[in-house]
Amino acid sequence: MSEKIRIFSYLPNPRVWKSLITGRLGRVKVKVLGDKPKNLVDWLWDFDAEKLSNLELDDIKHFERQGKRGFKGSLYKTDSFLEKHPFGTVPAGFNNDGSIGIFESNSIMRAVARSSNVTSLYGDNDPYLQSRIDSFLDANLVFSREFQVYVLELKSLNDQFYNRMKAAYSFYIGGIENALSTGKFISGSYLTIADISFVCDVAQFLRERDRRTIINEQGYEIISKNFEKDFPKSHKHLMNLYNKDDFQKFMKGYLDGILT
Ligand SMILES: N[C@@H](CCC(=O)N[C@@H](CS)C(=O)NCC(=O)O)C(=O)O
Repeated sequence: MSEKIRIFSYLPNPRVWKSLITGRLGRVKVKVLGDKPKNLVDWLWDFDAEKLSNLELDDIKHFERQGKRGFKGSLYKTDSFLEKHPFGTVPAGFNNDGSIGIFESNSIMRAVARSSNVTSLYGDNDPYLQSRIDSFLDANLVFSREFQVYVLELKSLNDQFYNRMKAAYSFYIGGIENALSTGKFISGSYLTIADISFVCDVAQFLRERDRRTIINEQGYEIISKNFEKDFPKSHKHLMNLYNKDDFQKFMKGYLDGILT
């Protein structure tokens, strides 16, 4: 199988798993480059991303930029990287020769699905079914953006901020619960990328349970405390998919001690 999509990111990253799981199910080769989050400051962010020594980093001072979201301090992003990735974020996806940049993990996953012959993953070439899947992906992005801020600011919670996250959580999972009342899968009767993004993002959100102490110390309760009871269909769907081989290949151990 020849490489179809390349992704540069910090690793492991549930946002990258979306594409990897889709690639595995759709038999599309996805190449991943990257390193632990703290090591990405020593990398040249590019289609041909590589780890550099301190000496080499000194030589490319002209590529130095300040981290804007999630990263603090200097990062080294090439001009070409920023041309392909105007928001400068990872995961950063590319087509196989690097001439096209694809950003936002849901869009990278969509690119993988579109490159696949397994059309059921993304609406069987039906524009309306595809758009319905997009609707779930948009709702998922709103939720995941809220929890990205929540996780980054977890040490300085306040009522307004906390309640906003709580509302975003209830809204998204509430919608998924309703969807699962009528279909076996989120967008209908078979698995699509709407299910894959749901599993990866909600699993990541549930990891707030690891941060219980820090949340409790500020006088708040973990938001997902009653997930299993309040959203039984979503819980069951998440666990069913999480336990499948195609998901376990990348997510193994991620929910240990978090969810049963
Ligand atoms: N919604 C985006 C999130 C991407 C994002 O915000 N990435 C952050 C790290 S979590 C980043 O690359 N920041 C680069 C910077 O700080 O300059 C996705 O799903 O891909």
